[in-house]
Amino acid sequence: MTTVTRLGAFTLGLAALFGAAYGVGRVVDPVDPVAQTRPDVARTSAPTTSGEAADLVPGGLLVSDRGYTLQPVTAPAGEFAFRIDGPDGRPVTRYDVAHDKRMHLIVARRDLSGFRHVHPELAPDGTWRVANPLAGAGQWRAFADFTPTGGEPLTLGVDVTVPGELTERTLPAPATSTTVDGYTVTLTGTPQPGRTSALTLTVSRAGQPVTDLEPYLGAYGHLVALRRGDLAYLHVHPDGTPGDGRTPPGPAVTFHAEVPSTGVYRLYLDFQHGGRVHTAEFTVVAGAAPAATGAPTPTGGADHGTPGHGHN
Ligand SMILES: [Cu+2]
Repeated sequence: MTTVTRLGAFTLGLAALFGAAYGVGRVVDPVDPVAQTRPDVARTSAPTTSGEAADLVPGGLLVSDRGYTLQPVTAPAGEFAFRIDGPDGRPVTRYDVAHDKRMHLIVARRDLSGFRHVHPELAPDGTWRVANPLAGAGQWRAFADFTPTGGEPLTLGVDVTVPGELTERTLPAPATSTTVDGYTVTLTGTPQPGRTSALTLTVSRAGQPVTDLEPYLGAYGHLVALRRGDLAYLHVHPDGTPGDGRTPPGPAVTFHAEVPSTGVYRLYLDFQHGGRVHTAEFTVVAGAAPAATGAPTPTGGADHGTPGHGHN
């Protein structure tokens, strides 16, 4: 209810701005500015899939959308719990399976550190529970990525504060190669706002291409992008499906992603090999010229960089 009120106020604020702009050139404005802006404001993107255009408002920025509200609930130590309240005000208990799971919970600190992608268990009363993925103190954002049965895919986001001593973490500089758990992952392609860009991630270990990636949640990789500044959320699945006869199990996994704006994004690639899930992370600057392979920064700046800063 509070959220609805707050959104309403936000919409009116926008309407007032647009109304003022219209007022300059039009004495009588027959268009209701609230009706005009409302659909865009109320809209949240579905997880972007290959070839699909991103919606105007990215996912994860709203705690409540289309009648569904993400509601953290008190949980015992070591556990994280929440529910999704539905349009009737009651906790949602029926969800569609998407990518092998009925609920995908993604968490990251506001400084883009601490990324985790986990799968809570649903209790009959609509409460989702999972071993606490929030690794230490900080301002966290939690994203619930789900499809209520009979509804559209949604990603809702909420802030969660974990008290304690805060450590300032600098976002790593843009790079096209990173290592995780002994794997080297390289990135080719640069996301461009407003159009679909191919991003190819190539996995090797000890100098050898990895050609036996294992399916994880129905794909050889899952890519989440978070925008620095507001943590707008994108979840992209790769081209092809394991076992479709044309998609090799590595070393390269290609995604088609459309980012909503220029700016700095952190990419998180989940892939499975050796029976374990690994997460490779990259900082990228959307809208920048493609970086030369192997160069640690596209501009050569020693500073950890604010190219594209400030868009949202
Ligand atoms: Cu998931």
